[in-house]
Amino acid sequence: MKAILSGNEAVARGCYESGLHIATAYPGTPSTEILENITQYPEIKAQWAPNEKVAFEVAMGACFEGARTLVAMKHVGLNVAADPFMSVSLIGAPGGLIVVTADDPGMHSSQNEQDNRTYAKFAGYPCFEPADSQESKDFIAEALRISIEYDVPVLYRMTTRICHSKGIVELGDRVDYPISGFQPDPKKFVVLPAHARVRRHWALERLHRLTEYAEITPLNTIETGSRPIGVITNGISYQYVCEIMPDVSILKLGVSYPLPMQKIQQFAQSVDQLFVIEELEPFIEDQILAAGIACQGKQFWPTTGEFTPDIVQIGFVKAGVLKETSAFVKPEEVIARPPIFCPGCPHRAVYVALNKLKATVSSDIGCYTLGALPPLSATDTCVEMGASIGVAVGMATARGSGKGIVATIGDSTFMHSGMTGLLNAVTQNAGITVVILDNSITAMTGGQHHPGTGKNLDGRSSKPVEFAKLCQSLGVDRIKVIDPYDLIQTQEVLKAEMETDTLSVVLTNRPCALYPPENRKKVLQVPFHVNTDVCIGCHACFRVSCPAISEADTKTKKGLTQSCIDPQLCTGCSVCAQVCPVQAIQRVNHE
Ligand SMILES: Cc1ncc(C[n+]2csc(CCOP(=O)(O)OP(=O)(O)O)c2C)c(N)n1
Repeated sequence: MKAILSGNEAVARGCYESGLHIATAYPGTPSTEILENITQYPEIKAQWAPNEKVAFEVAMGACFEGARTLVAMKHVGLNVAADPFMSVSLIGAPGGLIVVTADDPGMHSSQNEQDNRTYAKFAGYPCFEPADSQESKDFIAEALRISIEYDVPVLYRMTTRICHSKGIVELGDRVDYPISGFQPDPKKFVVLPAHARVRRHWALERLHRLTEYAEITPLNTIETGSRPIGVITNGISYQYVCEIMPDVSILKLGVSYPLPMQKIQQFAQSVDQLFVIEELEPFIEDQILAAGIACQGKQFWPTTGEFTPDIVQIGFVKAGVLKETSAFVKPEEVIARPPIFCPGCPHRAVYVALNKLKATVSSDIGCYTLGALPPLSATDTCVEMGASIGVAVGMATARGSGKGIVATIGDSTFMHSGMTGLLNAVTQNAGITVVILDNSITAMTGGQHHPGTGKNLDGRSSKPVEFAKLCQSLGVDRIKVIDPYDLIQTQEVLKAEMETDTLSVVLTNRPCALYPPENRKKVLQVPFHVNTDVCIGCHACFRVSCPAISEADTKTKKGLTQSCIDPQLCTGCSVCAQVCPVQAIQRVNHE
């Protein structure tokens, strides 16, 4: 049977067919749909974790028990999980462990760009890199086989284009395996220095054996072309090379670490010119050059950004092996559509208020990061998940006062890595204001549950974290709850808290307008409209940055363009009505 699957759907299917027992993850684009799709296979126990480190640790424990396990995350998630990721290299993966890293070349939806193949080299793991949906499914079985046979976790590197592109996939049946059970062995599982020193030698010897595997695996294949040009490539770049240069010889690396250097040497000898075409870092190229084999790559193809067929083509033109061609016409410029808070988003008023109060805002990562964009422009720093509170404490320490310093953090991000930052704020007696933007969901990645929502991935109820009680138990004495649809209350509370040099937590209490989807009905109240008899065309309502509000065709007597509200988009949250100086924004049934 065949199906059209995205790379992420194919990974999920591969897990099913390969008898996977347990899968864990923390959401993050472009990896999120892997775990979401695994839930359609009840044979696999799937769990969200509060962050990638915990997801990784749960996966490790399952694999120590002999379960076939997968943990998935976006590329920056591996930074969070890097501690166990590095150490478990010395222990191994008795049940089989696949670590999916979904890298995001070009930063479609990420705060940075990093090539996580370097993590494979760092930890001494083999790195598998599928180049399409079929391989995304098929490589799972092989990765598990290698993980178990060599007692090593496998880094399974996807990229945005592989995760989200769809292709035809030949499906297979599930093969079931028993969970073998934990085999106690303290010298293996307890990484005391004395044990770890011994295991380090074992890991190096394992890497040597993995190199022998890389030489013979059919995942590293040579496709002989008619021209004496050779290209070594991996992942999505392989597809572009096939498209642009169908007549060259290709060494396609499905296992990009450790490298099959003998195979590469032979391939190099069989061609007149050797190119390495890989997105992001010169990971393969540098190792080939270090082995004394001549090749070219990064002088023709960029080290940053996502490749496209025309980027690959331009590189070949620069390298002088392809004549300039107009085959890839530059696409017409697409009008920019900067992201914006949704209509009814409970984060909006907080940023309207913070802008007005001229707070120094140390923000975090989530939908609310949009508060940085004009016209709200109310964010001064944003670095990585969980950073907001620590950065605010650092600023307050440097200034000698926390007055006017506000850390904003979402509920999922607070669960992920904000709690320890708040604990530190208590310990340091930092007089900052922490706003926990609790919309009761992980909205930015498409509405996943977290420990504060009271639901598990499989729909089972769990005990929801109570944020106020949690903050109190961490030692915060001043805790305020605000309705973020009430702009005046929001502004007054924030102003008062910013003026004191005492640590306080302000909790918002409105759910996301989009997720879970049931909310869309709940939030939808009577929409607002602009009364054109009253509107003076001042455009104060534009400053709340709502996509439901735009310029109308109508004008005031003075010739100023009035505003209008799209009733299909308006949720009736009322924030715009509260900033209108002449009460021209009224509920539709007002008259
Ligand atoms: C380390 C890391 N993991 C995952 C992500 C992807 N991601 C970005 S924001 C976010 C959570 C957003 O949830 P929340 O803080 O509740 O804010 P909301 O979007 O709901 O407003 C996630 C999972 C990331 N950027 N970095």
